[in-house]
Amino acid sequence: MIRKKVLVTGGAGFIGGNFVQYFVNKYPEYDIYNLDLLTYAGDLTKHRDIEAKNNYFFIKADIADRAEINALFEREKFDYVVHFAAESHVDRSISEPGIFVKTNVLGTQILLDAAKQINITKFVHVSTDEVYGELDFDLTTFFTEKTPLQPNSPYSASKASSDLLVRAYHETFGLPVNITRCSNNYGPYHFPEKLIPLTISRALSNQKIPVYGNGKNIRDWLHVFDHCAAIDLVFHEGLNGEVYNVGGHNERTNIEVVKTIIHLLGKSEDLIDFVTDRLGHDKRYAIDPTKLEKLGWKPTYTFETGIFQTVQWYLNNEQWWEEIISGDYKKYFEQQYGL
Ligand code: NAD
Ligand code: TDX
Repeated sequence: MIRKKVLVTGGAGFIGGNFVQYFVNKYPEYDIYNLDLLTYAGDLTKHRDIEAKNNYFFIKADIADRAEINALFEREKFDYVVHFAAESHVDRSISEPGIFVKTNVLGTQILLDAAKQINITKFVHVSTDEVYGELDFDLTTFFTEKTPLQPNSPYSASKASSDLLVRAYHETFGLPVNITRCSNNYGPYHFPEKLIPLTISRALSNQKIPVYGNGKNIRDWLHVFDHCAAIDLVFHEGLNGEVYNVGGHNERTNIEVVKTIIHLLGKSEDLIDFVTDRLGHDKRYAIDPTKLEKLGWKPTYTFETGIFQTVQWYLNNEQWWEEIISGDYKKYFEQQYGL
């Protein structure tokens, strides 16, 4: 039997990394190719348990390098692409927007061209709820797939641009695509520049935890394993050209999230440090996942069970995040917060 080849971009990062492990273990009949540039956010040590498996392969490459990507697709003739690779941190997009356009917009367009050349079976583009902009604090409104795109940060604008290119390649060339738009993820291997792992790692070392503004901004949190299962379903069952929102109705203010973690770790709320707000800080995100639920998905974690599992994971994997925060990230953090 001819084996199917699945290219996963960004598989050394947080969500792509969890997805690669999930797919390698769940589908031994697929060959999984993890393509990643290994930027500051990419790390291969997380794949020690799967690197010896005969259905896992790693390719170091830049999605924004057209010649390299074209040659790779010509040689390997992938059947499927699941595209995670991106610059993903909103704060970095405020201080350095250019790389977001290069990686997220140009990189996606280069992948689409390469996929078109080899008549790919499916291209799943992993996007974000941030492309819809922000909602009011009134808790009755939600993002649906029909909500207009109104991105507010350079990060979300670059993701919305890539979404529109994916859509256009479907409309113009008939490329078999899906777009998923998920809410905030958390879980194992989350890079400690993002709120939840940052709070855990700083609380564990009794360091101040920066909370932007008054801490009342709301995010809708989903455990990364539930996001991986959602992408799995869309990959196999999604109707070509369709967008699917992913979220589990777990809205929390940032201050609630930080306090929950502090209490789980038995630390003091005195660690909380209200700092200058993020520029253009989106007030609230909240996903309506009805369309994906109708396809057969439902989350397995509540926020309470997921955050407990995640805190335990960080306690059991201190070496991983300590290595990460002792490198370039330390300099970034000092510049960002003067801490
Ligand atoms: P991440 O920053 O942890 O990982 C990104 C990965 O992409 C890294 O391994 C990095 O090395 C790689 N990469 C960056 N530039 C590259 C390039 N030019 N070529 C090849 N690889 C490159 O990001 P994440 O949080 O895992 O997010 C993955 C995807 O999911 C992104 O597209 C993001 O927009 C989307 N998303 C994230 C969240 C979230 O809460 N983190 C929620 C919804 C959607
Ligand atoms: O130190 C902090 N203090 C703080 O109050 C940081 C890093 C964040 N925050 C706030 C800002 C947000 O309201 O916490 C909230 C979450 O911030 P991030 O973890 O940076 O996530 P967010 O900006 O919401 O974006 C995330 O979810 C959507 C991912 O980084 C994106 O890649 C994804 O698309």
